[in-house]
Amino acid sequence: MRLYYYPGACSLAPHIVLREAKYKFDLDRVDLAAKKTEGGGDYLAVNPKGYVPALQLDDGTVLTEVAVIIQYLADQKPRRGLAPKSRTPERYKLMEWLNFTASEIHKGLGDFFNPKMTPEWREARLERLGKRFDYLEKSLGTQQHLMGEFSIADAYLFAVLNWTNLHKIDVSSWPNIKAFMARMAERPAVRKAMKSEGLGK
Ligand SMILES: N[C@@H](CCC(=O)N[C@@H](CS)C(=O)NCC(=O)O)C(=O)O
Repeated sequence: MRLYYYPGACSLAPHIVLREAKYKFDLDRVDLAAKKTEGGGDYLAVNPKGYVPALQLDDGTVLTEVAVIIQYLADQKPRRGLAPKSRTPERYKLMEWLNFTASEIHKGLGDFFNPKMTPEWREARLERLGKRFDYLEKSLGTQQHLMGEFSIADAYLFAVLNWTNLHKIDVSSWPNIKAFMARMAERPAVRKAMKSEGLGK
C-alpha cells in the first residue's frame, strides 16, 4: 500500500489513519507543481486529478478523495474501531462529519492557500468559516472527539484545522476547537505522521 502525499496537506488525514490502524505502508511525496512522484514518475498517471492524496493498493487499484480513502482504511481493519459499521445510523453520522469537513472546512480553509486571495476575500471567508466553527464548537461541547470516541473524522478534521496555524487564523474564540486540536496533536499516531512529514515537533 502506498500513500501519495504532500507534507501538511489534507493527505495528512489518511497518513494519520494508516498509523492509527497500524498498517504497513510506503509514502511517496508528490511534487505538486511538477506533478511528479518522489522517484520522478508521472503523478498524473497515478491520479489524473493531480492532487493528493492517492492511495495505491497492493493490487494496483488507486483510491482518491480523503473521505473515501479513510473509510476504506477503517473498513479493512474493523477491529480498530475507527469507523462505525456500515448501514448503521452512526455510520451515516460519521459520513455527515466527513462531508461537512470536506465541503465546509477543507475547502473553506483551502482558499487561504490561493496567492490571489484579497483582503476582502479573506474577510468574507473568515466570516463564513466562523459560522462553521461556531457549529463545530457547539458540537464538540464537552466531547473529546466528533463522535465521542476517536474516529477517522477526527483525523480529517485535525489535518485541515491545522492550516489555521499556517494562515494565522486565531481560533481562541472557539476553546473547544482549540482544545481538540491540542488533544489530537498529542496522539502518538498523529505525532509520528507529522514528524515523518517534517512538521511540528
Ligand atoms: N477533493 C479532494 C481535494 C484534495 C485537495 O484539496 N488536495 C490538495 C492538497 S490539500 C492538493 O493536492 N492541491 C494541489 C492541486 O490541486 O494541484 C479530496 O478530498 O481528496
